[in-house]
Amino acid sequence: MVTLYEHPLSPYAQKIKIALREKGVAFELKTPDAFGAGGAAGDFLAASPRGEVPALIDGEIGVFDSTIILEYIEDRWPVPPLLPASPAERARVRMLEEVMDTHYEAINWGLGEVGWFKRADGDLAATLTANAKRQTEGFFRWLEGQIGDRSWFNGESFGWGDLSVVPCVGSSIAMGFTPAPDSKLHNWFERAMQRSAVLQTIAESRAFNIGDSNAAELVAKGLFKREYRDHRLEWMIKSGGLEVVLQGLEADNIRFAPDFG
Ligand SMILES: N[C@@H](CCC(=O)N[C@@H](CS)C(=O)NCC(=O)O)C(=O)O
Repeated sequence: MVTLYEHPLSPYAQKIKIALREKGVAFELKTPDAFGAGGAAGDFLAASPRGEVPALIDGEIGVFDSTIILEYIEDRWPVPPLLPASPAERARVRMLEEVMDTHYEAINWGLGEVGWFKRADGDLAATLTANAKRQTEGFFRWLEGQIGDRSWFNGESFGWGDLSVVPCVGSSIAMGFTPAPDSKLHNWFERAMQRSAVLQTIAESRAFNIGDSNAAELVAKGLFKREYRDHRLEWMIKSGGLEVVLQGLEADNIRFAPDFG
C-alpha cells in the first residue's frame, strides 16, 4: 500500500491526492507527528529530508517534492495520463504548475501567517492583507488568460494543469477571495469540484479547522516553527513583512530547511 505523508491544508499534498485519486491508486494518508513543530523524524524524515509534506512511500521507494512525486506517479501508473500528449502542451502545464507552486501559493501561505498564526497585527497585518488581496486578484486575471477558450487548464480533459491550479484557487476561496461569479475561472472551479478526486480533496481541507489547533498560541510559545523557505520568505519580504521574519528569527519560531548530511 502506498503511504502519503500530508497535511490536509497543504496545497502541495492536495496536488498528489488529486492525482492518485484520478488514477484510482489506493493509498493511506498520514500526517507526520507534531507536524510544524520542526521536529520531523523516522520514516517521514528519511523520505523527506527537508521535513516537508508531501512525501510518498511506495514499498522501498521514498519520494519528496510534489512535482517529483507527480512525475513518479505518472511514470509508475501511466493510465489515465495526466499530462497532455504534445511536448508544447506538456511544457505549458508544467509552467503553470511552477507558477502556482512558487508564486501563487505564497500568497495564501502569507495570509495564513497573518490570519491563523497571528504573526502581525494592526497596520502591518492590514498591509500584508491588502497586498495579498491585490496579488490574488492579479492571479485571477492571469489565470483567466491562461485558460482562454479551453475547457480545462490541461486542454480538452482534466489533468496536471488543473490539479496544479485547484489547490491555490481553493485556498483563496477559503481565505475569502473568490473569482467573480460567472467568470471562466469561477466556472472552471465549479466544474473541477464535480470530479470526485477534487471534491474529496477540497472537502478534507475544508474539514480541517485550524482554529482547533491553537496555532497562534503554539507560535507565541516557540513550539511551532513554520518553514520560511524560498518563495515564502520572498513573499513575506516583498509584501512588507521583513519585521515578521526578523521577529520570527529572534523568537526562534520560524525555520529554514535543515542542512543535509
Ligand atoms: N516544493 C515542495 C514544497 C512543500 C512544502 O512547502 N510543504 C510545506 C507544507 S505546505 C511543509 O511541509 N512545510 C514544513 C513546515 O512548515 O514545517 C513541494 O512541492 O512539495
